[in-house]
Amino acid sequence: TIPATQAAVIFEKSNGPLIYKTDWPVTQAKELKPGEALVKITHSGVCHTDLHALKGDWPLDTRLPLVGGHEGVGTIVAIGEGTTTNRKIGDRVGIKWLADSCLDCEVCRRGQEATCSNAVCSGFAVHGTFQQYAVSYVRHLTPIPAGLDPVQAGPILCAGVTVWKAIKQSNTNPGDYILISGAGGGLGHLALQYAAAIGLRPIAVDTGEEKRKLCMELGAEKFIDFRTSQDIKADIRAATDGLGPHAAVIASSSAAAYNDALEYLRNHGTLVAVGLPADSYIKANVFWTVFRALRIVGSYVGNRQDAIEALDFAARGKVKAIVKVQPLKSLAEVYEGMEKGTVSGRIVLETGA
Ligand code: 8ID
Ligand code: ZN
Repeated sequence: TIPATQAAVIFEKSNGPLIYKTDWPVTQAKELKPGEALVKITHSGVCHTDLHALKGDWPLDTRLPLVGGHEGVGTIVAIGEGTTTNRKIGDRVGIKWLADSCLDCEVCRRGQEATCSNAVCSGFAVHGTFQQYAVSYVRHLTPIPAGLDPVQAGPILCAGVTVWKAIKQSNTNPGDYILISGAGGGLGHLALQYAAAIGLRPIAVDTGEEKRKLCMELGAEKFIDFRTSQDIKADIRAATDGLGPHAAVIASSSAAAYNDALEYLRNHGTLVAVGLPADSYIKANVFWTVFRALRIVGSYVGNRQDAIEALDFAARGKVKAIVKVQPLKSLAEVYEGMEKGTVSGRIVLETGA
């Protein structure tokens, strides 16, 4: 049976405060529209995007009040009447950032679903996964491989998908160096593993002893501490045969991480922009961008297939999220840690559902 109310974390205005409620309404089965499903969420990862949404960092407005969250894992408990789908009640599914897209426009047909002009984002335009029962769109739910722990699946649904896609767009070949900036964070620590799994040579940039240890354990060839390095460009070159990495995936939430990338990249190198700091610009010198044949690529989450591929690496044990599990009501503390940069890997909230 579906309860009338549930636990949820909401915010009513930009910058909060976050409010933990136990009487937040649950959408009932008969209220679902065709195409919608009700998912009982047991776990949800916390992405730095959720914090950007709370702070209003981006030139887009969120729905208010809002339940954030977009790394949700659970089971389908109801499907809207009149929905055509192969999904069934009881299926284990994930809710990712891209809750819906039309699947009928040019970009959707090309598999570029995130840039659909009718894209709907979970925990931003619609209520997300920091609650026990979330309504989402059945055609964009991601099947979770049998046997994959929900705690493991959570971080893959945004962080994993995003970095897997970013690496696929990095124009690299096995044996190439790929620099991961923000390597000790949620996205970065998975990026190191996807890169290593396909034979790339990951170089990690982040800060602190805990993140250094984590990155080296996860397959980084070198760790460069952006806080203590005297000359980060020189250190990066020294770690990559003097020539710089073939690609750099900037998976950090800070604008500073973009600063030197176009200078330390190897000729023909690719800057893959992933991190989304507020009000930031990538400054590219036109002459050197042309003369050194550099590429700048924006990479925005992934499509349904990217999600399935990313989860498959986790199901096969090639990629393992380093996770701390905490209760739903601790979300505010998680954000504090993220802001201070003290979170290594990912935090996954347990909803208690
Ligand atoms: O589709 C997308 N493009 C997408 C998807 C998901 C997330 C983009 N994002 C964005 C988020 O909105 C956020 O801006 O990616 C960024 C990173 O998300 P995250 O991995 O969830 O954040 P985190 O766990 O806080 O990790 C960030 C790491 O960056 C390091 C921190 O120490 C932390 O480990 N970092 C910082 I802050 N400044 C740095 C610097 N100058 C840095 N690392 C290297 N150089
Ligand atoms: Zn995310």
